[in-house]
Amino acid sequence: MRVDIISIFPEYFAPLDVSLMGKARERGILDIRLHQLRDWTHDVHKTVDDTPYGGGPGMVMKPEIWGEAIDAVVAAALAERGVPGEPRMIVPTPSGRPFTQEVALEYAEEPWLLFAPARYEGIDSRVMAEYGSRLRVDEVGIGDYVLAGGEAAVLVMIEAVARLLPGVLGNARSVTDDSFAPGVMANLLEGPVYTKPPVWRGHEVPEVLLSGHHGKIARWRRDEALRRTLEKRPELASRLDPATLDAYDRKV
Ligand code: 6GU
Repeated sequence: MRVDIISIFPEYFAPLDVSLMGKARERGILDIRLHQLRDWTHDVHKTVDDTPYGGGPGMVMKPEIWGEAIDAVVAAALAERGVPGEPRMIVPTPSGRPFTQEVALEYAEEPWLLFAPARYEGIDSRVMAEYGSRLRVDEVGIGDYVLAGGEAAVLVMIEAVARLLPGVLGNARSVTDDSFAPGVMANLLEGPVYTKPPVWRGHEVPEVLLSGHHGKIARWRRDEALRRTLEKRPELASRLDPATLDAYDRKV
């Protein structure tokens, strides 16, 4: 997967060299390219923002700079061999469509993502209008809180998407067994997990997990998942249907 990120803080993305994503990049599964937005400014101060029309607090990112940057990044990628079609453009904003596991799975199918994280109050809306008529543009938020900029949201989204790419996780079952994984795990949180030793500081591993009885273990995990979901996310539990829980028993 090819990923382009245009930001005034490209150094923010250093964590993409670490751990699973670092490995995915080394193996060529993830091809991440960072671009400094200020490279497309024309004034000595490299200004990327201006005051908002209509007044109000904060600053808005100027459309011309983003336009030149996106055009150049897309053209350069297309000029390189091997970059297919056009990118899916993702603009992080708390006022966007909620980023969920379903959206992560959708993005994992894309050969090329282009992230445009903003600072300040956001990007002049005409940028999304302009590219919305040329590319598929998503304004996406990662939760109901406000970050200082979209960069952290891009890290979150890339990590959620990258671990779904074939060859990134050691065990493909990890993906299907996740909380929120489609099918059995949709709307269900994963229950607790344990490893050796069987007793630690007086806390025992639930006996059923040591029983070797796969049917009972599956049933226990389903009960724990349901218990946890009811406790922590009652609104998810209300979306569960009985078939989901029955399927969980067959999953083991
Ligand atoms: Cl995508 N950006 C910002 N700045 N804040 C957020 C967000 C995104 N998602 C939740 N809060």
